[in-house]
Amino acid sequence: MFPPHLSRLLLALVSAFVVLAALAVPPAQAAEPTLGELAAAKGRYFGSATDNPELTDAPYVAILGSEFNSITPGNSLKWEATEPQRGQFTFAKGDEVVALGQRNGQMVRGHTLVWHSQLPDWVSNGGFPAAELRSILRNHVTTVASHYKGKVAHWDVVNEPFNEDGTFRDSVFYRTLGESYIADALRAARAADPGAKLYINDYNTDGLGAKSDGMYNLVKSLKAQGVPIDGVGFQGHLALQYGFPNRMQENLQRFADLGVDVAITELDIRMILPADATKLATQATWYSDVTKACLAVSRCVGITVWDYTDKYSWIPGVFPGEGAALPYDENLRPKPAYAALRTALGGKPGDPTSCKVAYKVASQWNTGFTGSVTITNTGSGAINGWNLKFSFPGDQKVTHGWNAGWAQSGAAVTATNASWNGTLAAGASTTIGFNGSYTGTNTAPGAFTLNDQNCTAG
Ligand code: 9MR
Repeated sequence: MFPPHLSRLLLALVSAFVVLAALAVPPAQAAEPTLGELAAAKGRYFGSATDNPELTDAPYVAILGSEFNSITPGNSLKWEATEPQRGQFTFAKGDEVVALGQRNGQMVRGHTLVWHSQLPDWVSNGGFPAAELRSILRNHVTTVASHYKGKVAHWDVVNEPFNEDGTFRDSVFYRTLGESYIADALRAARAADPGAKLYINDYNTDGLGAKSDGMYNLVKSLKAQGVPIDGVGFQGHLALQYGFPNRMQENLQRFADLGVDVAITELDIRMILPADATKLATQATWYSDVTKACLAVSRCVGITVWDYTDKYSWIPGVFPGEGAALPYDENLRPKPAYAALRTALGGKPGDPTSCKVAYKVASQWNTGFTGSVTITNTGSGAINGWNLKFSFPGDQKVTHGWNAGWAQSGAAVTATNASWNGTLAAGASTTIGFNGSYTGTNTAPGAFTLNDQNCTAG
């Protein structure tokens, strides 16, 4: 025991320390839940695909690890990656992504064991007789699924087995083995890893239609035969120009009613470039509608986006002139789709770009004027690089500008940040300006976008 005066001193010191500590450390702000956390609160996962070359991009990896509670290797578990030569298995790249997921506490979706594409030539053009191809297929599925036993929660065992009309695709497997290759692959996967949920996965099956009818009939017949099948993956590669899938929720539900789980496995929503605020708003609505369709079906277990940022999307390489398909832009900034996903998952919109633009005519003479435009980042995250767009209501022309790169086409003006004012911390402003010409009335533009997202004016 301390003598009373020492106890009092000690108490005073401790209290002073507590007060100081409280002053030094601001009260912890409850961070907004991530997409993964919001999905988890609904008993679902929200995941992203990724690919090995992207894992050297530290800011990218940080968001991949924090925002998503599921991860899918986009390429490194495919046949050409895992068994490039017959009987020679390579797991280094797959292991890298799986280990990353484990470190992040993420569920891993394995993609994919049997697919006609990214299939090495030795399989597709090997000319194997049926019995040999069957044993090659079984050995592949068994070896890969065994290697990841207990680590991969869901496997896309068979990928894209259908043609658009709902008939079976003419792959080397179907041609040589008939549709029995599907049951074989599922049985081999079940035997290798009894704990993994086994999926068949395809695209353009998201809505009701001939192709999803084909899948429906297959799953029904597999179930009737007692073949192990736990889930159906709907890739969800959507495009604004082709319309939203036909009655998606109803489609998901009819599969669930067969007694399987369903999941959206490769979601992206592309558009014809350039992106603009209207297209991005429609895209946001679609992301929300897909999410709502999943949440409305109790056996819809989760959603995976096919990578999360336009920086690493497969779309522009395959569909030239299309893109902007993901919820984060090429600079890892959340787009309206991100806020829409959060809202659909029951959260607050979060932290998309939010901005205010004050446009002023600083001085004006008979046919000329000086314009001043103050851009304020009203969001809670930094903006790294920006372009401001607006249209003049009259015949105004920018003749000379400063503090930004200025370009004008017709009435449409784009101002791109200068090297020194591209970063706008939360709450920060920058003022840019120009001299312009006009005739008649010099009416101010009324609408502004920053990085294609609407700003408030004023
Ligand atoms: O994202 C994958 C891309 O990096 C590959 O080049 C491409 C090759 O086909 O495969 C992409 O992923 C596909 C997925 O495996 C199956 N569904 C369609 C996806 C987009 O092509």
